[in-house]
Amino acid sequence: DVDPEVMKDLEEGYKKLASSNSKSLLKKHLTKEIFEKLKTKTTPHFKSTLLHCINSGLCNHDSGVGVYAPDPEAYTVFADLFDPIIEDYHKGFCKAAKHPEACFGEGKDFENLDPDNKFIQSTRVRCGRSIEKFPFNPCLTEPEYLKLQDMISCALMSLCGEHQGKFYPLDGMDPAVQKQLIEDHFLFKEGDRFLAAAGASRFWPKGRGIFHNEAKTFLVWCNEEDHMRIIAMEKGGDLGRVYDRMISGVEELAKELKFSRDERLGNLTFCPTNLGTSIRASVHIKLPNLTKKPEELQKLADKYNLQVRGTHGEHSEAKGGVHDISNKRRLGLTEHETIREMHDGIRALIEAEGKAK
Ligand code: ADP
Ligand code: DAR
Ligand code: MG
Repeated sequence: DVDPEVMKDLEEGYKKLASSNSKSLLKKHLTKEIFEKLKTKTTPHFKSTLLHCINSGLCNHDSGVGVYAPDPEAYTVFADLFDPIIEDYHKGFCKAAKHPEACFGEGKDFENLDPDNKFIQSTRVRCGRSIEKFPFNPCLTEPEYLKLQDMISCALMSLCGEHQGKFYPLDGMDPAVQKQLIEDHFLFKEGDRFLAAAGASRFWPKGRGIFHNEAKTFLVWCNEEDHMRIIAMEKGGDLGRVYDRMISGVEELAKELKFSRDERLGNLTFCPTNLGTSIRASVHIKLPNLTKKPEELQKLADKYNLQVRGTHGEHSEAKGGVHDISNKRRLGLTEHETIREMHDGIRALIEAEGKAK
């Protein structure tokens, strides 16, 4: 039984979305029939509602996707909405499909994308991990945010070698340090309105923070969009070395923490776009010729299942012609295949750049 206030927000929000010209996957897949069927449902453990799942897309008609799972059970209870969105975003992962077992392969399978450093400024590979038994942002209480921060920062203290580093809570961080870390692409931005409307900014900055090694080539975000984002990054185009550093970091942390993994959906994350491998491998790349032909760049990105983001990531513009280009698909293929898809796509873009005078 859903609270009358929630029902009112759902009905009004749905009516506005239905008459908008939104291009979000929420608008595309939330038919009246599915809306009527799901609006009274709640998840058994955390009592999450359809409003928890779709509020971001109801408030931001310019969303690309517009839905998030408030807790792991939401992927089952609201499957009538999540499944078609998942199939659409990950290009064909249908209801009967099952994410493959983990298969990372090795960094040496991928050669440097730009050995002469002509196009690629830096390479980054990240994945998301959720801690078992905890819900996602909309359902987390302040004590749970702090408990997660405590568990994650303790696990991070066990890292050694190239992963060894220090945890820096966002709460109490020097604003100048925070600003520099964001500008240098190490720390997540604040005030993302899509995440705010998804209930991901509550109690901010409590429980949020960043871990990184001295060189800032291995980093972990705590309680931004996901419980954890595990990141390797460095200047240049050596995708294999960056990928290896992420793999070994994830494998070390898996010895200390129990990650939420679903039989069908693989690694569970707050946003359905990050399910499965949860891997996004990206380059900061300058393609001056293709930047002058945005439709050709987009056509190539579509052909190679790549996503083009701005210089400061999602919902930002490319500044000085630097694009953040990454794999789009993360679910229904192995980690190795995900990196392969990004590697081959970037190589094709660099080739096309040479031809596009
Ligand atoms: P994510 O999917 O990892 O959350 P976002 O788009 O939210 O990515 O932003 C992640 C941050 O990482 C942004 O500051 C973005 O500029 C930065 N970033 C992404 N790819 C690279 C890269 N190849 N080199 C340097 N910084 C990067
Ligand atoms: N603002 C959301 C982004 C969806 C995918 N990106 C994530 N999860 N950070 C949108 O629907 O536009
Ligand atoms: Mg992000």
